[in-house]
Amino acid sequence: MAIKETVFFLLLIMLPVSTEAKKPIKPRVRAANFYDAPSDSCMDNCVVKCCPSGWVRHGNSCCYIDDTPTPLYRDARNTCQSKGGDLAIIRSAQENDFILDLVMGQNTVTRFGAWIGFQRNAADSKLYWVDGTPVDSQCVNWLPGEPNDAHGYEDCGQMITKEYTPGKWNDLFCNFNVQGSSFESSDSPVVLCQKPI
Ligand SMILES: [Ca+2]
Repeated sequence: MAIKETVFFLLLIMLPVSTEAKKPIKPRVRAANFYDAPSDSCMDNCVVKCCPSGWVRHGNSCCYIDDTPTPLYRDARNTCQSKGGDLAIIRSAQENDFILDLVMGQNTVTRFGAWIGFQRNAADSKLYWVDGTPVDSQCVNWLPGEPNDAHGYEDCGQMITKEYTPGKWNDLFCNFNVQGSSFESSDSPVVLCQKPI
């Protein structure tokens, strides 16, 4: 009898745990990052909106910089896409200034600045942002004489920092690992990511 009572008692204790375990798990949309980085910039018309920890908000975008010199544009894109974003698209002078400050504020500012999110389309040789819009259909901030597609293989987006005028754009070769290149890997651009808030 004592054993039966003990078993019954144990079942009673386990019952709430068992019931809890069977509850459907509700998806927590954005909840994981929601309060990661509380700050004044999180308040927008009384609606709390935050960028994930490590990202910085500008308007309706979150920006992130990986200041590791990255020789391949493709790798830079992969870095951003693995974080749920893509290389940055720049739509205004204010956004350009904000991003330039962000790049210049990193520990590592390389000779070739930062990769930004446009690339030449092989089919028509024109430059497109990563969302598919033609670069020249928007505000542009080219360094004078750019984009020049020098030697026919400058196909990737760069924001200039150290050389020439900081903040200007250039079409740059996409791979610093080409054999015979006069540039070091450490010269290559850092990674500038963006995603919607
Ligand atoms: Ca160029």
